[in-house]
Amino acid sequence: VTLGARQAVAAPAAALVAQGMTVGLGSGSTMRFVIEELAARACDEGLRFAGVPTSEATAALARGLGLKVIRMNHPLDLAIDGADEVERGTWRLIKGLGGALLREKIVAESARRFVIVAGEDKLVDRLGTRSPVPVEVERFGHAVTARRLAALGARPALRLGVDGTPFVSDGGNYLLDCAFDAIDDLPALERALRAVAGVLGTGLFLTPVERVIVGAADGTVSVLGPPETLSGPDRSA
Ligand code: A5P
Repeated sequence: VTLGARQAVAAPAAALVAQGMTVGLGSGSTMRFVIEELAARACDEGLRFAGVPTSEATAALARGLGLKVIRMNHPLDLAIDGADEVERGTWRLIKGLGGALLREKIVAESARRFVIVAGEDKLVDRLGTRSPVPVEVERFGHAVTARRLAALGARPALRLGVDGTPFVSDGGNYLLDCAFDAIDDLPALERALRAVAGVLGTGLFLTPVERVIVGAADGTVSVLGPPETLSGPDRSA
């Protein structure tokens, strides 16, 4: 995806943050633009808010820009995050290709409003068509956990870092990227995955999304509301 699509979402997303809010700050390259825009608003308008970062990378970025970073101790007013796949019309998500899925989900589930920013290339008709489902697992017994996930229909691959050793999440865990031939029932799959003892969290985000801010390659932006109230751009497009 072009830089334009990612950059375009920054201003409308940052505009959702009001004085004094607590805000979950997601991870990834799209969120970087949003966080930079928030820093610009802090500088230009004196906007003050407290951010809860979903990854060490986001924490370092936010702190480096002079933004206030706090711990996840209370429900949040708002969370803004990127996604790897966004299902058209349902706003169910796959997240975690950046490796921050568990903290991202804790933040998303604890926010009163959850907003997604994404380039239009992230929109899919069915989840799992392009991206595997990342599953964060306890390191102990991870090979046995992978076998149990395979028994549920997954093709799990242990994620490796650039040096060829297993990728380790900020929480100190491994990731199994689980491809599926087809996912018929997302809530049932989520329940089945979560029932495996070694599974700490999955990249299936089935919690309600308030709106999706979609950037196009030409720099235009669509703000899409929840499925039931959708009146703007055609969501079947
Ligand atoms: C991080 O774990 C992911 O869930 C990110 O939200 C996702 O990878 C989006 O990243 P980009 O904005 O870089 O595509």
